[in-house]
Amino acid sequence: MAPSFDDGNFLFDFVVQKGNGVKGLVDNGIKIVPERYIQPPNERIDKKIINSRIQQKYQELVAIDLSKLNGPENDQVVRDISIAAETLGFFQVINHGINLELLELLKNAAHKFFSQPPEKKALYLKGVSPSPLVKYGTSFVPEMEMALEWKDYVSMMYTNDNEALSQWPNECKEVALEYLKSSTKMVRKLLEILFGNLGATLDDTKFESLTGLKMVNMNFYPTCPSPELTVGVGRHSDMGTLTVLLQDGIGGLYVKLEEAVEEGKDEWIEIPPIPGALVINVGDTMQILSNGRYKSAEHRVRTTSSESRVSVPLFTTPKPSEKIGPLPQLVEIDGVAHYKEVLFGDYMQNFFGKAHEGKKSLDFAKNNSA
Ligand SMILES: O=C(O)CCC(=O)C(=O)O
Repeated sequence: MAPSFDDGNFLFDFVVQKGNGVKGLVDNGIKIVPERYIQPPNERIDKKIINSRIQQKYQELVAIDLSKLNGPENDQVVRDISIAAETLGFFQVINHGINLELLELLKNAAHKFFSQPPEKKALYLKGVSPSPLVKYGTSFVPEMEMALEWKDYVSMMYTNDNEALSQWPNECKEVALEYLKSSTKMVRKLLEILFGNLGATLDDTKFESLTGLKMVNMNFYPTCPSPELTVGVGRHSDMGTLTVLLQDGIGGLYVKLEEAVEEGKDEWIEIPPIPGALVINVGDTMQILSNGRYKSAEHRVRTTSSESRVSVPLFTTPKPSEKIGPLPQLVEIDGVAHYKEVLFGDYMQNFFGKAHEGKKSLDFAKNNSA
């Protein structure tokens, strides 16, 4: 008899605990989205509400050619990066120095990992994974979520090259490590620019303190029979410093417009796939450090019925033992610290202890007396 995915407990056990993931559901031929995945109406993503005028305005801002940093247009590129970080919190980069063939291999490796039989992936489930660096799972924190996200993932934490090559999954370890290493150089350049724009300098110690923990994730969004009812990833901001994201050509990554939020509106734009480009987004740590000048972007992902989507984020974050807080020189200029100093380990624990809920993660560091 075919399993009944209408039974919430059976579904949870099959998808989450046994590690079949959403892909396991889809491979079982489901035609109807199970109740547990149906988002409340206010969390669903209506493609039609995207305002094309606003989309056009931001399109110009979002693709930045990093090779121009080495020529006469350097100042303009520095300005574009700074403005993007201060407004949308998202931008795309082209001519970023990361091998384009590597980016193709990464997407293939993600498909290869997720196309394995469930029992192979389940080896890396939380609690049984042979490596503390590798975790395979589905949704964000399934135990805490009213509606699950339509996404499976594998997460690979970086400690050193040897551990990555001996512990990360064979299907993706080499390309994921290469991606991490070549992207880190670009992240350093971007952070130098963003620090310069704040009137501060980024030395080796500061760089290490802001990016000492790195994780490469591979996300897999299977096709969904009713995309209008589900989300791939719910509204959230990233907790770290900068995220580098490789997306394939399917599309579906949406960012909330901060300027609209300030006017009390809820407007989103899509970050369109651009062949060869990487997406960069500002995380909570940069919003805190800049005393609110840089915007950690609220974003979410739509599902589709036509093709499975993969994305590969590299999260750069402080180590759990680091303290994060606004730069003192900015507090002096502003006359107020909008955030208090917190231990990043505590910030992380709070972040992973709750379901995604927009930019609520930042409340943990808000200075309520400011
Ligand atoms: O898949 C994407 O485009 C974004 C993924 C994301 O937001 C995340 O993994 O936190």
